[in-house]
Order: sequence, then C-alpha cells, then structure tokens
Amino acid sequence: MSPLIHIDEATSARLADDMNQHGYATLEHALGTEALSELRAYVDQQAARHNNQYFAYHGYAALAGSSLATLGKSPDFKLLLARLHAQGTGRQPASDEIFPVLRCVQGGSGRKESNAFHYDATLLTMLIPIFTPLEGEQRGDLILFPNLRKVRAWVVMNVLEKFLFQNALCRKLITACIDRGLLKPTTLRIVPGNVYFFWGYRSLHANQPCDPAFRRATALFHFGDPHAGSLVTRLILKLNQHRARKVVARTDAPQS
Ligand SMILES: O=C(O)CCC(=O)C(=O)O
Ligand SMILES: [Fe+2]
Repeated sequence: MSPLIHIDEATSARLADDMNQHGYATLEHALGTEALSELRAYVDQQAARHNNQYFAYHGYAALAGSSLATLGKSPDFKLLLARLHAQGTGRQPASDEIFPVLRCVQGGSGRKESNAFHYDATLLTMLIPIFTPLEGEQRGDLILFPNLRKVRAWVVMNVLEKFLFQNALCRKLITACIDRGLLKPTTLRIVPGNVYFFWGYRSLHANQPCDPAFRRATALFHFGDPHAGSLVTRLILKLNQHRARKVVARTDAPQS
C-alpha cells in the first residue's frame, strides 16, 4: 500500500497549511480501488471474529499481516509524515515512531465508543476511512474542535487536560451542548478513498455515533509524540492500552 500514498512536497505543504488554517486537510482519491478493497477484505475478516461488534486493534502485533502494518513500517511513509510535521510546525518530530490503529464501530457496542472526545497522544493524525454508513441519519462523521490547544511544554499539563476532558461527564456535556447548538464543532463527513489529516494532540475530537446496522471502520496513523520518552506519556499509553484490552483482546500499543 505504501507506494499508493504519494504526497509530493507541494501537496504536503498544502495539507500542512490546511491543518493550520482550517483544522483539517483532505487528500482526495488518495487510495486506489485495489488498496481500498484489500483493506475492506481485511476488516470483513476481522469483524467476523468479533461478532460484528465494536473492536479496535492498536499497534503492529495486533495488525500483523495487514497492509496497515506494512504501511506503518515503511521508511518512505515515515519520511512523508516527518515532512508534513516539519512543514506544519516548523520543527522536526521528536520521535519518528508511527502507531497504527484500526477501529471498527458497529453493532450496539459501537455506541459507547462514539462521542468519546479526546486529544491524541501524538501531534499528527492521519485517518483512512475504510467503511462508512451510506444510509441513515447517523453516519459516524468525525467531529473536531480543531487546534484548541498548543503543544504543552509540561507533560503534566497534558495529563491534567486529558483528565479534565476525557471523562464520561465531560463527554455527555459536550455532546449535549453540540445537540443544543451551543457548541459548533467542525463536522467532517469522511469518504472512503480519501485520506484526512489533523493535529490530533491539539484538537478535541471524536466520531459521531452511527446506525448500529452499519459498519464504520477507520485506520489511524498517529505520529510525532511531543513528549517523546516521557514517563507520564508512557503511563497514559498503558492506561489506554488497559482500556482497549477491556473492549477487545488484541492490542499492543495504544493511542490517545
Ligand atoms: O475513528 C475515528 O474517526 C477517530 C478515532 C480516533 O480519534 C483515534 O483513534 O484516536
Ligand atoms: Fe483520536
């Protein structure tokens, strides 16, 4: 899959600018039909193992053998994300590790995992929609409060903000305010074939619920941990890993 995601320098500069100016960037028709079909076949296969209920795979061990793992490990892809990071922030990333994730929101259990607003642990997030509901009112759009915060100089500030925003009460409050029109997030209808970028660390975000009858599958590549090597970040990651394990059994490296 890696040769299929080509981003030349000018396009990459445009994506960085869009993320800074508008809070997200879209690369249209980034995936060919073949690459998308391969991903869909993989998701179909895995979804069957989870009785068509919610599952998420974090990291390379969980995704072993998939084109997502191959892409995440590709040196060219690493360079591509590093360039985008540098163009958007004026800085080289502190770490060049890429964390791949596959999320599949489906069935009744997908509801709990929707409207789960959070900041990612890493600065740059690349989102590949694989399946999205084509019908129904709730199509699992991506909701973003873009570029709400800066990269925190102190990792402890990052942790405090995470505790403040990423809890059940706050989620309910944010969702209620959106429903009543008091908060107006950016709503992105994600389309398979396109690829999306945003500053996940800086933007509070979540997916909207989708009709339990339909499947919403996304692949995410998380890149550029601003607190690379920090003990506290590792602890957050461990806690997230623990949470992911409660939902599904397969996980080796968590995000957000
Ligand atoms: O699936 C999505 O649309 C977003 C998931 C996400 O934000 C994450 O895994 O960090
Ligand atoms: Fe996220």
